[in-house]
Amino acid sequence: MADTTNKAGAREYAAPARVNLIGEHTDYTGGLVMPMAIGFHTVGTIEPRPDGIASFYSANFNETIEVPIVTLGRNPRGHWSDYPVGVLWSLMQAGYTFSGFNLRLHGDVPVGAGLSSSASIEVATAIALLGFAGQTMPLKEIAVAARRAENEFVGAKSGIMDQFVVAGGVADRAMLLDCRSLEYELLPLPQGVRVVICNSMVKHQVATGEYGGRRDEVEAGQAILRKLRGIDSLRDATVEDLDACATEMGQAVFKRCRHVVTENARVLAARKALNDGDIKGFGNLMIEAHKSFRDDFEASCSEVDTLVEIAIKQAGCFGARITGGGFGGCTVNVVEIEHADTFVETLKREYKLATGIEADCFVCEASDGALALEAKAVAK
Ligand code: GAF
Repeated sequence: MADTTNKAGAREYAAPARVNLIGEHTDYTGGLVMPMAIGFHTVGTIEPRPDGIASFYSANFNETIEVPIVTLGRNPRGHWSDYPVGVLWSLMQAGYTFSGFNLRLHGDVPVGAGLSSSASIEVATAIALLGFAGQTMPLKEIAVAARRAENEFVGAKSGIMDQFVVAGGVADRAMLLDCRSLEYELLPLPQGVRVVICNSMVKHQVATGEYGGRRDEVEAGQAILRKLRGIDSLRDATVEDLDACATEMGQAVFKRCRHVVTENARVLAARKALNDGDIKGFGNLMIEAHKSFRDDFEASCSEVDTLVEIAIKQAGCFGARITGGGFGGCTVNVVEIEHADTFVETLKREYKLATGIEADCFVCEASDGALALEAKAVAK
């Protein structure tokens, strides 16, 4: 086994960001999602210290937070440190014990863009702490522990998609994840296309109210479905089942639920399209998914809609949609390789003309998740 310590004797661990290709706001009702890991990273460098203190340094904030490990409770500060401290708390809840350490975190994941900077920090922290303690944990348990940190320590009511793909993604593959069973498939991405991410620069944050508000509506709809139809999960419902509950649900809840039900079906159709090499069909599903997110889920915003409208008019663009929790953030676009550069130039120019905002665009490939990165670092 190779030595992956750096010159100062500290070990480095990395976790990527993610983009979701299709399957939005389906994860927390046990539905289907299709994300991939992308090549922005949080890197954690960890070394021991003798005094039982857990020290977390963020290079992005240039700040250190210290907590005594033995007395660590669920005491969030409403601060960046809640993410890594929450992971320490969550792993301790799962029975792991730790001695003192210094964990230094730095990274290049755009914050507030909907590319899951939080799951990247959580998973980098989890992998670093486990490595430091000489422990391993299966993918599912890492994802569950990282999500528990976000839900119960940070207080953001997210699903499990982000933590799962950030930990378990594989280069050149999209991941179809069943968020109920946590079974997954790795799917081939078509040759000859690029995934282009465009940041609208409208800030998105899962920890703030709008995401939670949508989740509450979806869960309220699910409760009505259970009461009136005996169906526990939107995952198992059809649009006809929803129609039968429409009066009791009211218009807003009905539309949120219709988005979830049709989105699960689109993820299955997208899997078939990828397996058949049907990129046109895949792109059309992305466009449908955006419409559903905009009109039924009502969680897009005018800037993101503008990005999508500009994108789908361009040569070589198969599909475009909002990605992530909504209310801003990024679009994800599937574009023919030979058109990718022109696509980015035109999109940036036309978006600036329409909104006055400079968009940031990244041409991406599917990358390794934290576990694959760690396996490769150890094998080197
Ligand atoms: C955010 C959440 F963290 C995810 O769990 C998921 O719900 C997503 O929004 C919407 O699909 O990224």
